Amino acid sequence: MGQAVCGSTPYKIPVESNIVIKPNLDNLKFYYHPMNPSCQAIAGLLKAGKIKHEAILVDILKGKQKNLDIGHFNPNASVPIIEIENQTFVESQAIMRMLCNLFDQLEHFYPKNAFQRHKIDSLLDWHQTTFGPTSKCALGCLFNLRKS
Ligand SMILES: N[C@@H](CCC(=O)N[C@@H](CS)C(=O)NCC(=O)O)C(=O)O
Repeated sequence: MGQAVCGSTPYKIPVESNIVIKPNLDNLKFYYHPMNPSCQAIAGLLKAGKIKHEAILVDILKGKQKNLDIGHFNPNASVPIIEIENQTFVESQAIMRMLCNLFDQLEHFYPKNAFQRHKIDSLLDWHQTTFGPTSKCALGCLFNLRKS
C-alpha cells in the first residue's frame, strides 16, 4: 500500500491498495471503546443489522489504541476500526457507509435515492465537521479548568 501525506497534517491516505473486493464477511472484527460516540454509532448499526462480529475492547484510557497488534492501516492510531480478512477500515462515518453498502438489511439507513441520501449525509457531515470538533473542544476546556 502506498501512502501520501495529506497537506500539512500527519494523516496518511492510501494512494493504492490491494483491497480484497469480495471478502468473507463472517469474520468481522470491531475494535471499539464504549464511551466513544463514533464507536457507539457503529455498535448501534451492527446491532440494528444483527451483524455477526467479534467486538474487541481497546482501552484508550491506557493508550492501547497506539499499540494494536493489527499491523494494518490505522493512520491516526484511533478507534473505531473494522477488520475484515486482515484488512482494516477506519473513520466511523466511512465505516457506517461501507456497512450499509455491504449488508442488505442496513440499506435503508443509507438510501440510494440522492435526495434521501443527502439527508443522511448532511447530518453525518454536520456531526463530523461541527458538532464533533466543538464538543471535543468544550470537553478539553472543561478538563483543563478542572486541572487548574
Ligand atoms: N474521526 C474519527 C474519530 C475517532 C475518535 O475520536 N477516536 C478516539 C476515541 S475517544 C480515539 O481513538 N482517540 C485516541 C487518540 O487519539 O489517541 C472517527 O469518526 O472514527
